[in-house]
Amino acid sequence: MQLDFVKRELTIKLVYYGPALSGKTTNLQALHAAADGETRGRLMSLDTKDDRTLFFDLLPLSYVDKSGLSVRLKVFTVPGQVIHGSTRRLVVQGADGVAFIADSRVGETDANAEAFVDLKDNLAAQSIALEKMPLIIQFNKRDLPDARSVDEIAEMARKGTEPVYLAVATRGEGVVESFIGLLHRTWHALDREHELGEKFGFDGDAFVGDMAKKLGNSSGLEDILRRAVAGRRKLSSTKIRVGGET
Ligand SMILES: Nc1nc2c(ncn2[C@@H]2O[C@H](COP(=O)(O)OP(=O)(O)OP(=O)(O)O)[C@@H](O)[C@H]2O)c(=O)[nH]1
Ligand SMILES: [Mg+2]
Repeated sequence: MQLDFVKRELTIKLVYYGPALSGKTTNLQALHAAADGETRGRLMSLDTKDDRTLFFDLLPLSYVDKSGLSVRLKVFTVPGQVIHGSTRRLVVQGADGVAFIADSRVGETDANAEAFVDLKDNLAAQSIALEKMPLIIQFNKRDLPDARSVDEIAEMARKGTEPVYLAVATRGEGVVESFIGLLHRTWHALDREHELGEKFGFDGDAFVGDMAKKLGNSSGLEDILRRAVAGRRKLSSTKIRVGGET
């Protein structure tokens, strides 16, 4: 997080992490498509000819509160291919919140688990415990025939503490819900640490709810948060196992 008191500007960094081809870039494209023109900046992608992320994607989103505080969200994706490990480590530096995009296909279980360990290691390299990072998990590619069952995902979600969302990013389904879940969790973690709401007379939940509207979802913040697989739950110290039953 960066805070410029003079300009009354807050910058929050969110990172989409996960195995290769799980749909991280597709999530950003869907967010970009959903956002209104005032909110979204240009989506920057650095990829190869075959659309694999080479360095990262970046979607800037901006919001100005009635109190005059402006919030800039920088939403990044990491490149999922194993060879890009050092780039992932660089991109995740300074992240305020992480969305882990898992591939729902049963055959991708190991790839999900490896990417989750890789995230944990890259955070540990910055002396951050995974449990301290605001995190949501999205199971994407729900449309594919060998997708893990919802019951199994719900069972995993109940064992963990992170909100878990289902998505078909190519159709934009679940994309805004996942993002709002991440933003809500990240905001509250930053607010607890820095008392931002109090310092700036800023209503964090109103901000997150407004962002949902700017992304085309007017169902209300509570309703969106309830869309997580096992509902909205309290923080505890249990860890989620993205790799399945371990
Ligand atoms: N069927 C289906 N395909 C999807 C879905 N989401 C993404 N894809 C496809 O999966 C492929 C990979 O998507 P990307 O968004 O590029 O994946 P990525 O996670 O950014 O991959 P890397 O940049 O290599 O890490 C593309 O062909 C997408 O169109 C989905 O929900 N369902
Ligand atoms: Mg990508």
